Amino acid sequence: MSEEPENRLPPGQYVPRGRPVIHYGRVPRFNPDTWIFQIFGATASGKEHRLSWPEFERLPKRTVFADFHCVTRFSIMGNEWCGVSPATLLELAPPAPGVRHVMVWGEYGYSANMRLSDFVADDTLFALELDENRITPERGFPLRLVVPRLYAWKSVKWVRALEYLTEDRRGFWEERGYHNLADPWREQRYSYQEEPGDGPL
Ligand SMILES: Nc1nc2c(c(=O)[nH]1)N[C@H]1C(S)=C(S)[C@@H](COP(=O)(O)O)O[C@H]1N2
Ligand SMILES: [Mo]
Repeated sequence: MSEEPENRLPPGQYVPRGRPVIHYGRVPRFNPDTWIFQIFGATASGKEHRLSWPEFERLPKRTVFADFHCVTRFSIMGNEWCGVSPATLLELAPPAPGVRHVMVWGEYGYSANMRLSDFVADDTLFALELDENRITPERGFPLRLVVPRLYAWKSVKWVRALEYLTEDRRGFWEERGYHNLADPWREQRYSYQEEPGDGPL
């Protein structure tokens, strides 16, 4: 990225010392024998798709270099993520024509919704590695979504499922007062800032 870090910082954000780890609840244990990735909801076939851990690991990978911005105002700059592009999963299990939103599910029922357009953005990734190492357990091992263009609560750690939605629905934090869209460049932090059309009622 050629831009200076100052220009990469959205309004109201700062770069802390170190790289904070933050999440709700405890770090889940990974069992490769029982782990499955589910694609469900409004699939084109009407069927649910399941990938085992070996199947998921074999999918083609790409690398994304990106910053991420927590709504609590810290930003973590310059992460090199490697993993599976959302486009690969959309090809594997295409959504029905009416799908405009997705819900991404983590362990313990954590979830985040986003527009399909943000989900398929070219910097969105299902990451397996951070800075050339396996993601650590507290950062989402074995699999984490990263959506650098939205506030980081949408970057679901310990991802287990992708749900196609024909109607938008709020995820975990979106139900608890956070903005449905969450664009850090527009400071879309809280749900009271939402305008008509930004989210479900
Ligand atoms: N499953 C899950 N994913 C999550 C969270 C969570 O509580 N559970 N917290 C989110 C929030 S609010 C932030 S800021 C980032 C933090 O990522 P980090 O711990 O790698 O810095 O993870 C996001 N992903
Ligand atoms: Mo956050």
